[in-house]
Amino acid sequence: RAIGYIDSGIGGLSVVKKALEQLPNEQVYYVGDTARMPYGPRQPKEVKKFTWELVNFLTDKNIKLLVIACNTATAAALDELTANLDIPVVGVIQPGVQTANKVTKTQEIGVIATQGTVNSQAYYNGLKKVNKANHITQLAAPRLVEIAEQPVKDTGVIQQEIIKILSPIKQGNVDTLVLGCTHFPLLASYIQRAVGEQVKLVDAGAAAVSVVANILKEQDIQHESLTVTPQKHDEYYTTGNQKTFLKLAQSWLQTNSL
Ligand code: DGN
Repeated sequence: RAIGYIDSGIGGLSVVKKALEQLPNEQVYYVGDTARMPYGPRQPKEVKKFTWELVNFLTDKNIKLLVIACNTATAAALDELTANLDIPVVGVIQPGVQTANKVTKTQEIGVIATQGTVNSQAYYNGLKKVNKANHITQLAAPRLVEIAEQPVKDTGVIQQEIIKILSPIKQGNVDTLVLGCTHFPLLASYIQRAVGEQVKLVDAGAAAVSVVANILKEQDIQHESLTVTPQKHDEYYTTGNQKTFLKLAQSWLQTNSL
């Protein structure tokens, strides 16, 4: 049985990329709701409804574990999904909180995310809960989602734009910056240059993959080796334009075999 991943578009592929490295024997089913992205500006109720539609599509395919590879959807729907599904559900926010809290030395933590995630205060509350001394600077950066979804990127123009977008973070003197949107690791090198090399970036999605690995072990539902599944068939779905999705997915996952 496969692990299911959902996102509003291609952002969740940043989580899948980590999963392919860390859990190479695990089969991947992915669905990106590119036709209805971005989720960030939508009301939580609508995000929840869309998320359920993606989840039902994957649970019909008998997945063994669900990763909500989208912070906005995690903020809106994690509790309800966990309560209603009989498979383990992993969101990306809590793993991001735990990692950021471990990484920071000054307790000055920045979070960049969508408007929906910022409004939910999920990172703020989570980071305060693990350590009251944490001081959090949040910034909604919806434009970064659009940039990540662009099939062709003019790197010089993008770098300048990202420097501008992230200037409040740069001034905020943070030592750790949470990429609180799964689209953002796709732009990590630009983000790193914009905030300075001294700032540690935390990839919330990558942190979630370690949680997945632990659950697979604990529940003894991991694939032992490729000899058991000689040819695993990963499946990728989009609600939007297939060609654009394929192009972005192949370049991000560095494969031609999708
Ligand atoms: N990738 C999604 C997230 O992590 O929040 C959201 C992108 C979007 O739809 N705005």
